[in-house]
Amino acid sequence: MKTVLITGASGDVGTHLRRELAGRYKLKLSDLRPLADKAKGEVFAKADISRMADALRITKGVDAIVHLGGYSVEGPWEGILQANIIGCYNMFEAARRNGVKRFLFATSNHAVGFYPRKQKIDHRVYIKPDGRYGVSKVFGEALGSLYSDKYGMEVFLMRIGNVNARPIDKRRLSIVFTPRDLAQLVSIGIDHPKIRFEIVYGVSGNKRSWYDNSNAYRLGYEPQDDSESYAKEILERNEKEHPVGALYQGGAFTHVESVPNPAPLPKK
Ligand code: 15L
Repeated sequence: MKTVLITGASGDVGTHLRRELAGRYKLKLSDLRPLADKAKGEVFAKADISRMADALRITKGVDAIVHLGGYSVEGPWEGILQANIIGCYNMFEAARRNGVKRFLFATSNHAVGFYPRKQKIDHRVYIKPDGRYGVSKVFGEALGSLYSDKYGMEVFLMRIGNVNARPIDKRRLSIVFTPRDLAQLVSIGIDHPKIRFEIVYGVSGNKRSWYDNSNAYRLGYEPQDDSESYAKEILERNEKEHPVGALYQGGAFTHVESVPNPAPLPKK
C-alpha cells in the first residue's frame, strides 16, 4: 500500500480527503494546527512548512504528496507569502531532496479567476490570477513545471473549484467539487502510471461548468456528481452578485482584498 502524505490535513478539504481515502493508502498527515479525531492507522506530524526543516521531516519515506497546506483564500500578503510561496517552495524542494516521485498540488480556480464566465477554458489557457492568493497558486504551478522538467518529478496540478457536498450559490453551481469526486481525481493523481506534468480542473461533472476538463477525462476521471439538481433552488433565490464579481469566474476574489479565512492560522 502506498504511503501518501497529505499536508493541510486539518482543513476542510483535508478532512474530506482523509475520510474518502481511508483504507486505500497509508495516510501520513501534517498540519500547523492540531488534528481532530485521528483515525486508526493515520500518522500525524505537526509541521510549519514555511520552515525547510519541517518540510524535510514530513516528506521522508512517502510515495506521494498531496499538498493542500497553505493559506486558502484571498488575504494579507504576509500570510500568503509564508504559507503559499515559501511553504510551497519548501515542499517541492523537500520532496526532491527526499526522492519523492509523485507530487499532487492543490492549485485553485483562482489561478485563472479573471477569465470571463462566458468563456470556456481548458488546461492550456494562459494564467489569469484574480488576487495575491491566485498569484501564489500560479507560483506553485510554476514550481510544479520546473520540478517536473528539471528533476523528473511527476506532478499533478488540480485547479480546485469549491469542495463541498453541494453548491452553495450560483457561482458554485459551476465549480462545486464533491468529496467523492475529489477522492477519485486525487487517486488518479496518485496512481496513474503515466503522469509527468498534468493540469486538471478539480470540479464535479457540472452541467454549468466553465471548464473544458478533457485533460482529466483523458486520464480516466469520471465524475459522479453534477450540481444541476440544485440549480432551480439556487437560482430562485435571486441573489445579487457584485457587478464585477458576476462577470468573472473568480467571483468576489476579483474585487475584494480579503475574504473570510475559513480556518485562521494559529499564532506562532
Ligand atoms: C478557493 O480556492 C478556496 O480555497 C476555497 O475556500 C473557496 O473560496 C474556493 O476557492 C471558491 O472559489 O469557491
